[in-house]
Amino acid sequence: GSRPAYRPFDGTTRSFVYGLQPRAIQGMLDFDYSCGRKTPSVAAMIYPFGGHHIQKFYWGTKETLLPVYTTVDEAVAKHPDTDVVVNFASSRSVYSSTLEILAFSSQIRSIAIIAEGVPERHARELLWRAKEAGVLVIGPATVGGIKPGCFRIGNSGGMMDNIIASKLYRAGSVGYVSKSGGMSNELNNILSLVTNGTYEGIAIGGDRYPGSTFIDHLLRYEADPQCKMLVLLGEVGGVEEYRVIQAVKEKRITKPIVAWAIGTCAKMFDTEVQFGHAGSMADSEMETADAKNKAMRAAGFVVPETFEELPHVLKETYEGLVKKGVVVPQAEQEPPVIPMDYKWAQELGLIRKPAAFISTISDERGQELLYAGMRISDVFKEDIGLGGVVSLLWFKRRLPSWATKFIEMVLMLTADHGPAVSGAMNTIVASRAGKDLISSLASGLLTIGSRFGGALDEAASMFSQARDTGLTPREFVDNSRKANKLISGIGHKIKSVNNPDLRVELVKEYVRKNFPSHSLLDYALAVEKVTTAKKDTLILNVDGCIAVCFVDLLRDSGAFTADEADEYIKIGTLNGLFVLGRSIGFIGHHLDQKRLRAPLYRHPADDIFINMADVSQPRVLGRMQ
Ligand code: Q5B
Repeated sequence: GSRPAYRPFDGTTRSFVYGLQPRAIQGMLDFDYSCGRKTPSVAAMIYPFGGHHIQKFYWGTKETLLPVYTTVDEAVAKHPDTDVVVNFASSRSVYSSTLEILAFSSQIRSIAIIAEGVPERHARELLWRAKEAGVLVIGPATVGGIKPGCFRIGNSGGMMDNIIASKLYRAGSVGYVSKSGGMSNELNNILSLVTNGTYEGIAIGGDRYPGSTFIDHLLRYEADPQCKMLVLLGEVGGVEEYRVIQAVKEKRITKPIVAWAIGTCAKMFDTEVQFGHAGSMADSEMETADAKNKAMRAAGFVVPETFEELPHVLKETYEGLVKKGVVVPQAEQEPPVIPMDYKWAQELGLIRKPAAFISTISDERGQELLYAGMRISDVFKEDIGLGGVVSLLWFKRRLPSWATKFIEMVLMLTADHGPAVSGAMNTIVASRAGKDLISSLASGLLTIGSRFGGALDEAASMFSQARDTGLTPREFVDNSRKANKLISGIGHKIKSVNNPDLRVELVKEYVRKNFPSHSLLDYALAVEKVTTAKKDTLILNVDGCIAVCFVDLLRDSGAFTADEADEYIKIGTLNGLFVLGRSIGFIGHHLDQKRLRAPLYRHPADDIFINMADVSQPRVLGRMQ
């Protein structure tokens, strides 16, 4: 690339993110946008599983697409301008993926390894191979680092509000190196307050064998004319600080360097202390934070007396550079407006929006699923049965057990009525045409209508209206005939007075025994007397019987107001009973046909009378050629 070796990241740096890390990538893209970058710093993702695809991200207020490749080979070939990989592979797969990436060292010049817990044996081998190939490795066990105004490795710098507060959307003059990502955030903050901000910051990671160390980055900052001041935030353990001291002594580092080694409190403990990082434990006196601070001070570093004084000496050193004209402070640019994620803004209580849907019957958001406010565990503890569940989800209340038992009875006795009824036929024909369970079931359900199985709602409204307006059963039948209207709930194809429908008998028996009142049932039976006198198939059928009994339940159970009872009839609740019950049978018929390996059905032609006598000779429209 056109970038000098000391400056691996600038405003045109493009990277691959290895692993599926949409949040981190969105963070990188938001950072890019805040810096005013023209192109996103992430060119593509590499993820070996799930095949080629594309993922969508925000780019400011708009959206952009990023490809996902399954191999480094392909990503590199497709994006020759990309020379950084942010490797999010886990500690298990980071070794093999980094080796795969290193095979493309002619293009990939820097790799950040995020994983923690990489075996030291693997880390050392990767480190050696990267050195051989001249590739810069940051990590393992790090968030990476940040180049304000240019490039952000993964999650470095924290949330966007932090990035803005620490002015990381534009370059400052101070280059720092630390071990920890958390301390880097703290440094970004301090530098934004007491200097003109961070020029570049790298967290090398807390492991014993980091891919690059303090001296590697400080030498880069030394070579980079845009970096004016260095900060080293070391810590107890290891000897890397002494390599920096050596470089200062040899005048390979000449820029002012402010430093502090963390862990001076270790001396307060009786035994050696292992701090948060794998490498942060002193194996000898010289590895203690105190010894390091002393040696750095002696070598001419600016070392404060305590960590609390660090901002003070940073400010002093920076102001010295300004005075000398080494740093010329620039006019502050307006912090960019970064669109906030909708969810985040909502969590912060900054925005509101009217909900598109209202739902009042169930809630799965909490720890436990609720049916109309009743915990699912209580549904079982109280053994409310299927009828109880229907009463919760359909009527949002618990009904007395005689009512829930009635619901269950209805579901059980409408569950099936043989293969010959319209809905079962359609289910069977669809199933035999090769359709799946849902399609075959739907095919059967769509057959339920005013003549077959779907007469409950209309029966409920016709019978109750007739009774409520004071019509005698005979007047009701006569009025219907005059209006040329069939009475819903009356009549059956095969059942009759002499061949009674036993389902209807069972319902009547139950209702008479258990319901507090059954006045509409009695009225319907009086109507049946009139209709069957004309023709013995004009019985109160199963739809009609269930419907009038349900009206009795709604009106007289005490669980509903009169208005509620009317509303349930009006909004078409009762057909739901037949639909729900008969679904059991339709599913059974579908499974039956599949079990039987029943072939495609074709209706015999001799069973269809075809007559086209009334079709006139087809006319040809338009002019013949
Ligand atoms: N007539 C059910 O018809 C059926 C009359 C009527 C006054 C009536 C017919 C009807 C209303 C809708 C209804 C639910 C189509 C039925 C069900 C579930 C099922 C099914 C299963 C299961 C039967 C003969 C003569 C004619 C008609 C007159 C007929 N119905 N008058 N009110 N309601 N009912 N559906 O036998 O003078 O000769 O011209 O539409 O309640 O679906 O098992 O099969 O579980 O799956 O073909 O039980 O009643 O009689 O139409 O030839 O009529 O009676 O006007 O008079 P049919 P049609 P006329 S339960």
